Amino acid sequence: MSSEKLVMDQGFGPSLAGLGLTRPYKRQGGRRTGLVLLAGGCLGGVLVCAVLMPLVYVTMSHLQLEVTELRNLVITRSALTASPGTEDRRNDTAAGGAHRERRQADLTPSFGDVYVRWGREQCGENAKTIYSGVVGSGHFAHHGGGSEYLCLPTEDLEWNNPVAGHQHGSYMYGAEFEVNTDGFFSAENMVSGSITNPWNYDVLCSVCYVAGRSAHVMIPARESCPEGWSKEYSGYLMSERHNHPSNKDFICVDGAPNLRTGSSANNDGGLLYPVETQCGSLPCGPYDTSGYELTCVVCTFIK
Ligand SMILES: [Ca+2]
Ligand SMILES: [Ca+2]
Repeated sequence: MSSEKLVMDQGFGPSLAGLGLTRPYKRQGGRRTGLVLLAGGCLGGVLVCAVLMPLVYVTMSHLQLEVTELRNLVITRSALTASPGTEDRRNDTAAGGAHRERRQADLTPSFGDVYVRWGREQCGENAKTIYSGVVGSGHFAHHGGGSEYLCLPTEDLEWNNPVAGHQHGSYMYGAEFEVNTDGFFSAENMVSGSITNPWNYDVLCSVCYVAGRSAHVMIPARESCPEGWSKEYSGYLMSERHNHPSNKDFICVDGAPNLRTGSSANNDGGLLYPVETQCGSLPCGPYDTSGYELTCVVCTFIK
């Protein structure tokens, strides 16, 4: 086949021949491939757009909602800062209250810490009371049993196949204050103004959750917290008497305790005594020789 014939077969013969081009010119296969690739590219683009556009639309809608909420929050705070009138505050509450509540819920930390507030039936303002109760422990005259004080709930108790009577050997008693002199614990939260000493009253307690705190510590011989820590409460260090057979932990009892109403009877089950320093075994410089009653503070970590 001549070169001119090849050109004629590919549809460009006349013009190329007219230009004096006689070299074989094979472009048909490449052109088809190009068209296929172009069509495939367009189809692929359409499919990608079909998948991505809804996602982009949803994302943009979400961002727009967030921006709207933030704008409402800024407007609300600006309005409150400017001390608006009663009517303005009412309108603001109606328009932005739901948004503020939702934003506040979003900002509430999802972590926190738990501690026992010995001596008080409710936690402080910054903490949530998980439950309230009374302090329990083993008997002061028993050698065995548990060695710690527990905060026992007084509501919604749940049992599992209980049997009345004592068939076993470990017991739980209520704990009461054993404070020989007035002047240590504040009476401001006691049940009656006539009480100045909690001696023989049952000891209350609460278990407290503090959001956004990653740790807690009880520091003896302190009433304030280190920098970066928040004070939960302070009071006196208490434990079992030195010559009783039962050993117990040291716990920090609130310096202004609640007392359980009508619990002044001297039942002497679990007991709590103030703890005094002993110079010599402790360094006598910071710890006085006169047997000071040890204070204590409970702190949570905020930074
Ligand atoms: Ca007693
Ligand atoms: Ca003393």
